[in-house]
Amino acid sequence: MGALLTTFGVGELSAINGVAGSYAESVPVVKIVGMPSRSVAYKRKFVHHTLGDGEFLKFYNMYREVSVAQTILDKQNAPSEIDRVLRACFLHKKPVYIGIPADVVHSPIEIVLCSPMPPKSDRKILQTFVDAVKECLQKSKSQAVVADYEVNRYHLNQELKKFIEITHLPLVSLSMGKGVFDETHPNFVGVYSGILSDSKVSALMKQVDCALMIGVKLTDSLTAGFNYVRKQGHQTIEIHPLYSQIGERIYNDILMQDVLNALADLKFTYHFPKTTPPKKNHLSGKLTQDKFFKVIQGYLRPDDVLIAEQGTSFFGALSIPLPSGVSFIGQPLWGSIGYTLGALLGSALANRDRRNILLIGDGSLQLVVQELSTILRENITPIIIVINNDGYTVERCIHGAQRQYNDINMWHYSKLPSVFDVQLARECLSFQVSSVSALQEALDISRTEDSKLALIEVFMDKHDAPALLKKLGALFSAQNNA
Ligand SMILES: Cc1ncc(C[n+]2csc(CCOP(=O)(O)OP(=O)(O)O)c2C)c(N)n1
Ligand SMILES: [Mg+2]
Repeated sequence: MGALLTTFGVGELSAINGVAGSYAESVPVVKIVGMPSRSVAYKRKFVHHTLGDGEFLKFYNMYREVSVAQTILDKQNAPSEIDRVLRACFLHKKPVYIGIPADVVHSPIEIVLCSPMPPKSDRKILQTFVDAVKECLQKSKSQAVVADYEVNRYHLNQELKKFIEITHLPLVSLSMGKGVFDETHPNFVGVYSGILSDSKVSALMKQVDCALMIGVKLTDSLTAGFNYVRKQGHQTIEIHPLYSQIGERIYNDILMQDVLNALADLKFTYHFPKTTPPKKNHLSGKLTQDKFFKVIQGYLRPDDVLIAEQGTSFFGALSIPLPSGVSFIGQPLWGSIGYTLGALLGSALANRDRRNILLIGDGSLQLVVQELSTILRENITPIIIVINNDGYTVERCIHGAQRQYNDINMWHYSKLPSVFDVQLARECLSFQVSSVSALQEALDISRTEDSKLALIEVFMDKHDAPALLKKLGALFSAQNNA
């Protein structure tokens, strides 16, 4: 779980977009706020950081919409309330809200150590569900697993791997959970993107008549704007962390890990089509989006963390096959630009031994650039690649290619590490590149000198975009006009 501490009113409303993103994408965050003292609230005083209306619960109420449990502590309720909301956060992998009035904050309380209460499956419902799944699978001719982000959130990657290795089912992932399954594994077919999926994934999904959807939420960004490739009359079985579903029937109170274990006596034979490894083209010349992601691919190492911002970065990064153990972070459902610089900070603080590589657009960086200062202060040494393409290219792909609202004020991005460093004296690497060879050289140095933060400013044409995004832009545009 992550924790976030804000100032009352002003701070928490600045943070609510981020917390809503955590709610949408199922990220467990404990949001803590210091509140005015109870006597001030009781007397409805017009104090700063309120709306001047004597109301003290307005922000708490706003947060009810983006959290799964809320509490305001006092000396009496604190021991049980803290446990209640933390449990909800842990169980649902979504934010919770804790308010602490100023006069409560120093109250001593007795700590009651409670035993953890891990959720349990209802054995009867589990058996009924497993029987129904087996019947569907055995009646079908072609089966596949579609796996996504909920598996990551509940850390069930090992259980999924075991399930695939026993059943031999082919697996595709969705982009929200890219990296959910080892992309070098022979059963991994690719990333499903609706009608924009590559030929291998499309061929598989066209023949599958029973799909096991494990931890999946089908959103527009993941499915080419709800334009699916699937066989007519196919059946889907949904397995979620805390419930499952077949058609209209919901099976509550059964846990994903128990379902995967209970199904693991099934065996299928799937004939993977023979594939020839793609030819290694020698890349050179001016950087294009296409060449850019191919270069990046060559510099990823096992166990890196690849973070890709909403924009050309995210849609291009989907085409990169990940080495083993690489985690992929993006925010395709909530899609609040600027998310990834803070995500990089959190990810790197959580584990300093993994190298974090961030791909972020110029437009997104401008919204949150001050976090670079925190990254420097914390002495985190990621590789930050800023795509400087004169503004909002992803938006140009959807609407207003030439319109001024997609242009932004230009900055000297490569100078930012020095702007944010007066006394830290961090040694940073900084590059500006516009050719394949210059990017390769910058990445060579950045990988070797891994105790330094590297900022690589990459220049690309403002109308150039990854092939997937160009097509998706047209489909989104149609969705907007539908
Ligand atoms: C907070 C927020 N405001 C506005 C948007 C709409 N939006 C989506 S992508 C984007 C532009 C991203 O531009 P940039 O980061 O430069 O990416 P690229 O040019 O590589 O596509 C905008 C404005 C959003 N997603 N989130
Ligand atoms: Mg841009």
